[in-house]
Order: sequence, then structure tokens, then C-alpha cells
Amino acid sequence: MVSNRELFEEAKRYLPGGVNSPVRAFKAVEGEPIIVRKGEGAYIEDVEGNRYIDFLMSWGPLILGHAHPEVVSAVREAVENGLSFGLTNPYEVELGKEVVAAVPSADRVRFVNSGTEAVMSAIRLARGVTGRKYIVKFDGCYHGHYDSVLVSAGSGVATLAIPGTPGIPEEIAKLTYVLPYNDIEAVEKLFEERGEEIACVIVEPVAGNMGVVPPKAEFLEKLREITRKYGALLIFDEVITGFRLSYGGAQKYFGIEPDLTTLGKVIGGGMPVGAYAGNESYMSQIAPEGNIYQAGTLSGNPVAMAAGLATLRVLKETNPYGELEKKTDRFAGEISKLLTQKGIEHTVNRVGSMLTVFFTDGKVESYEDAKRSDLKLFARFFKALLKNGVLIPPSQFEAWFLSTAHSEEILNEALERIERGIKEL
Ligand code: KE4
Repeated sequence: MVSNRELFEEAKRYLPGGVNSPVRAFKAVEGEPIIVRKGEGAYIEDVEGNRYIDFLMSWGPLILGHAHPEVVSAVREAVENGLSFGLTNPYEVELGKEVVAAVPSADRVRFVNSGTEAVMSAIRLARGVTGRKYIVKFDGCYHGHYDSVLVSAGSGVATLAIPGTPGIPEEIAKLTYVLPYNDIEAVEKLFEERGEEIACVIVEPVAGNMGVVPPKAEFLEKLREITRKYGALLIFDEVITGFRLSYGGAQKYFGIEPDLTTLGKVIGGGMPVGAYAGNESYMSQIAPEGNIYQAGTLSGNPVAMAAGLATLRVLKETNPYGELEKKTDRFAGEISKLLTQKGIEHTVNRVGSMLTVFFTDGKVESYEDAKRSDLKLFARFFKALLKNGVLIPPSQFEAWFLSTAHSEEILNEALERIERGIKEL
């Protein structure tokens, strides 16, 4: 039998860092990555046969758990008829109809192949319809690896961004303003000074990429007011929250309608899917109907659409959101009790079925707060849990996800394993 380590060494020969996405290399937790052979419900199994109760859940798509029978059979049925046609197929029409019916602000939707592509396209659309070039994002929010949003908070008052990585010209980075999340005064101030030149504000309505940080009361509402007042578009990046917080996403959960919405993860059921949606006046400007161009060979891929459709159908039929919220709230509370018993300072933020345990004593309402967490302690916590058969995201700044496959008895088993892990800290 091959070991995780052997396979990872081989992976590094062919793939930069041995991965196809950096966070999978476990660098943030100074750990040895596991190589996963299969997933089943709330469990995953690595190539050595070790089984873990999974709270990473592929970073969010698997709200029904791994390999849900209805999703697998829908994919099997679709794939029997071919994998891609390069022309419209019935599945994408059906999923389009489902998304438009569910997402309050969506009159129409365009499918793409990742959250990044959805964000890239939504920002191009916002710039196209407004004729403006500046955009606003929030520090600690992640919107994929598109140049205009892969930027870091600049220094100085104007908070003009700087490239978040080599390879992004500062001419592009400086078209992005980065403001502190949950700081509505900073938004008001920037719009008073530069509102007329801002095409859009993109925000995670519940931040998941600094760890879970909920919006402060009225933050989203005020964002809606300010953007409308200055003619800027409000983009809710619901790649995580879409169909996760409710069947209509965060915009339904909070009752606030953005101009554009980006989606991903859950709507693909684990297959590569992204989407952007909005009202008629915006979406009608997308080629070939309008002149704002965006395209993709595998966009609307029948097999991916079938996986997303099956996922949404099960969610719509079973409406698991209330139960998921209750289970996650109890689970988060029990973890907090275990850490308190051990005298470990922590804060647990939870919204719906997504949570983060921060190893810091204060509240976590911004990226600044989140960055005060004890990353060394998080790394030890991560490794102690992994050793005891529980997988959480290998980074302090990510969200744990529960699914309908995480039954009460599996959660109790997970809590026993977490307790053993905490005792070893
Ligand atoms: P993708 O291009 O990775 O499908 O989506 C980018 C994206 C956009 N918007 C939000 C709110 C997101 O969370 C993401 C991607 N999420 C990360 C982890 N939270 C993906 C994990 C990874 O990069 O491997």
C-alpha cells in the first residue's frame, strides 16, 4: 500500500507544491498532507485507509455529504450520454431555472466553471454597465484568484490596493480599494470622496475566508444604500453562502438584494461550477445578447449541471436548513465547552452550518481581529484532531462545514475525538 508521504513526494514531481490549490499542502499548519482516495457521507478516507470525520467538506460544495446517492446517480445517468457537447443541453436550462427561482435578485444567470470565473465576469459586467473602473473589496474577504481582487490592503488613507502576489501589475491593483470588513464608516468616507468613479463593491455577505465573520447589524443594509446612492453595483459573493445559508443564500437569509450575485460550490454539488446572476437590465448586456463578452468551453457542462441539479433538488425537497443550523449550533457550543474546560482562550463564530474556532480571546469581527489568533496553537489543534480522526480546514482563516450527512451520532463521535485531541494539546 502506498503511503500519504510517498504519494505526496511523487505529486511534487509533477505539480507545484504537490497540489492543484495551495491550501491543500497543509503549509499553514506545518503538517503532512493526506491524499484522499474516497469520500462517503461525513467521512473521507486517505490512501493509507485512515478514515476521518470531515468538516472541510471540499471547502463548501458538499452540503449533502460525500457521494450522495442521488447526486452520484444523476451524474452516472448524464455521463452515459456524453460528457460535453459545446452546445446548450437541457440540464443547464433546468439548473438555470432552479437558480433564478431560488435567488431573490436573479432574473437570469450565466454558468461558468469556478467561483473565480464568476467573480471575474461579475466585475467585468459591473465595470461595463457603469463605465467606471474602480472597485471595492474588503480586507480578509477572498473572491478567487482574479487579478483585480487578488490584492492586499494598501497603506495610507486612500487604502489603494497593492498587488497580492507577483504577476499583478500595480496599474491593475490600484483600481481596487480595500476597506476593513464591517467598517461602514470607511465605506461612507470613500464613497463621499470617490463614489462617482466606483463600479461596484464586492463583499462576502458572511465572510468565510478570514474564518467565519458575520456581518455586523446593518452593515449589508448600509452597503446596499450607499452603493445605490452613488450608482455603484453591489455584488454579493455567495460562492460559499449560496444555497448554504438558505435555499436563497445569504440575500434571502438577511433579506437584502444585491445587484449581482456570484455562486459556486453547492450549485455544482462537487463538480466544477460557478455562476453569476442579476436582474434583467444587467444580464441582458452579456454577450451574445449584449456586448459585454464572457465565454467558456465547458460552461454549462451537462455532467456538472446534473450534479448541481440533483443537489438543489434534494435541498429543495428536504429543506434541511433549520436542522443544519440547530446541529451546528450545538456542535459549536460543545467544542467551546471542551476548550473552556482545558482553559484555552478561543472564540467560535458560527452562521448557519459554517463555523470557525479562533484561538484568540476577543471577539472576531474583522480581519484584524482574526489575525490576532494564535496560529501555532491552531496548527497543534489541527494536527491533534487529524491524529484522532477528525479533519478540519488546514488553516485558521477558513470555515468548517457541516452537511446533512453529519448525523447527531457522528457529531457525538466527532466531539469525543475532538475531546481526545484537545487533551493532547
Ligand atoms: P474558486 O475559483 O476556488 O471555485 O472560487 C473562488 C472563491 C470565490 N469566492 C469565495 C467567497 C470563495 O470562498 C472562493 C473559494 N474558496 C476557497 C476556500 N475558502 C477555495 C479553496 C481553495 O482555494 O483551494
